[in-house]
Amino acid sequence: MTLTAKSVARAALASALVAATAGAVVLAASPASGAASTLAAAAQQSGRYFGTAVAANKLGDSTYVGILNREFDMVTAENEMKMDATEPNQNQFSYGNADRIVNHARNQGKRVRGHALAWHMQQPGWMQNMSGTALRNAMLNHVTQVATYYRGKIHSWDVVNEAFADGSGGGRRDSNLQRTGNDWIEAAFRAARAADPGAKLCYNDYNTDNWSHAKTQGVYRMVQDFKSRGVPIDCVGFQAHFNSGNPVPSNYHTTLQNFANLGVDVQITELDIEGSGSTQAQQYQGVTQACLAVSRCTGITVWGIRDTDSWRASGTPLLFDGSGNKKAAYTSVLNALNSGTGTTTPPTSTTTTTSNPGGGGCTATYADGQSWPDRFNGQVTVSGTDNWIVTVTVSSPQRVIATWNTSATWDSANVMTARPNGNGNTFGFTIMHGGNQNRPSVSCRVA
Ligand code: 9MR
Repeated sequence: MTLTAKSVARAALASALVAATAGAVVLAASPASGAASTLAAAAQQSGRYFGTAVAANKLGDSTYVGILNREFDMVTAENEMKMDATEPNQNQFSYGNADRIVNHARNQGKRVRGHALAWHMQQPGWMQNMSGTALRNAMLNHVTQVATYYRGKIHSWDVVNEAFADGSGGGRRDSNLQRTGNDWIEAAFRAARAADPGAKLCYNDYNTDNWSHAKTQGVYRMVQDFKSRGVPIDCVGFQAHFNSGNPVPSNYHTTLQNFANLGVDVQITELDIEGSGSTQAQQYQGVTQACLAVSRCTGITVWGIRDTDSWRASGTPLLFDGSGNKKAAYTSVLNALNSGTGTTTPPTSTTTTTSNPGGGGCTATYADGQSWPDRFNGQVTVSGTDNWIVTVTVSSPQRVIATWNTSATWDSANVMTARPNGNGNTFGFTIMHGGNQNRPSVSCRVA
C-alpha cells in the first residue's frame, strides 16, 4: 500500500501531536498489588472491562457459561443484535435471542456492548434490495427502534460497522447504505443518540490497527471531522482480528493513542489472534499492553470463549482451548492486566550524545525529550547538510512507536533509517522502552 505524501505528512503531524501532548495524559494507575485471578477482575483494577462475544445457542453449554460467568464482565451478542436478527421483516422486530444474551449478562452483573445497528452485511432480505430514500429511512427507523428498545441497557453501541474500504484509497466502502449518501453514517449516529442518550456510540471496523494503513487514516479523518462538527460519536471500536497475514502491528499503541487524542474512547472489540503457544501469547500480551498504555482505551473484548466457539476455529485464536482450559495466551493477558502500566521508573536525566563530529559530512546530535513510565521521546538534530541519512539504533526490547518530522524506514526491528521529509533538520521519535533505558545510538551521512 502506498500513502500519498500528504497523508504521510498528516500521519507524521499526528504522531508529533501525540508526542507533544502525551505528557498531559495521566497513565492509568496500576494497583498491581495482589494479582487478580480472572480477566474481568484484573481489568477492573485499572477501570477497564474485559468482554467476550456470546452466542445465544451456547447458553445451555455449562462449560461455556461457567467460563463466561467467571471471567468476563462485558458481553457482545455475536450475531443476535444484527439487522437480520432484530428486524427480519420490515417494521417487525424480533428480540428473542438478543434478549437471552442481554438478560443473562445483566442477571450476572455484566454489561453489554450492542453490535451492530447499521452494517452493509447481515441485512435482512427485504433491506438488501432497497435503495435511496426508502433505504435511508428504513435504516434510520431500524437504528431508532432497536436503540430505543434497549435504551438504558447498553454500555456502547456499534452504531455503524465496517463502512470503510480495504486497500490504499482510505475511502468508504461501496454498499447500498453508502449509495444513499455520504452522510448516512452521521445520520445513523444522530438517530442512535436521540434513541439512547446514555449509550456510548462507536464506529467499529477491522484492519484499522496499523497507523500507516490508508483505511486507518480514512477512519481517523472521519472521526476528526465528526468531532469538529459535533456529530455525536464517543468511541472507536478496533475489531482486532489478527493472523499471520495481518499481524499485530508494532505501531498499535500509536494508533490507539492517536484516535484517543481526538477525544473519543477506544475499545478493542473483537480480538482474536490465530496461532498457538508462546507466539500467540506474546501477541495477546502486546495488544493488552497497548490498551493499558492508552488511558482512553476502556476495555477489550475477545471474539468468543473457546477456540471451538470461534468463527475462525481452525486458527485456534482464542484464550481457552476446546475443552475450556486456559491457554498460554490467557495467562499472558491476565498477567499483563495485573501488571498494569506505570510500574517502571522513567528516565530522570537528559543526556546528549553527538555522533560523527567532523566526520561523514554531517553531525547528528541526540537529546532526550519528554518521558513517561513506559516510554521516552528522543530528538536528533542534524548539522552540516540538509540532505542527511541518519541511522537510529535502539536496543531490545525497545521499539520505536512513533516518529515525526522525518520519513523513516526500517532495516530491522531495531534499526531505523531517517531521512528529511521537508520539515527541517530536527526529527523525533518515541521509544517504548520495555524496561531498557539505554539511549539509542545515532549516526549520520550525507545522502
Ligand atoms: O462471528 C460472526 C459469525 O458467526 C458470523 O457468521 C459472521 C457473519 O458476518 O459475523 C461474525 O462476526 C463478525 C462481526 O459481526 C463483525 N466483524 C467481523 C466478525 C467476524 O466475521
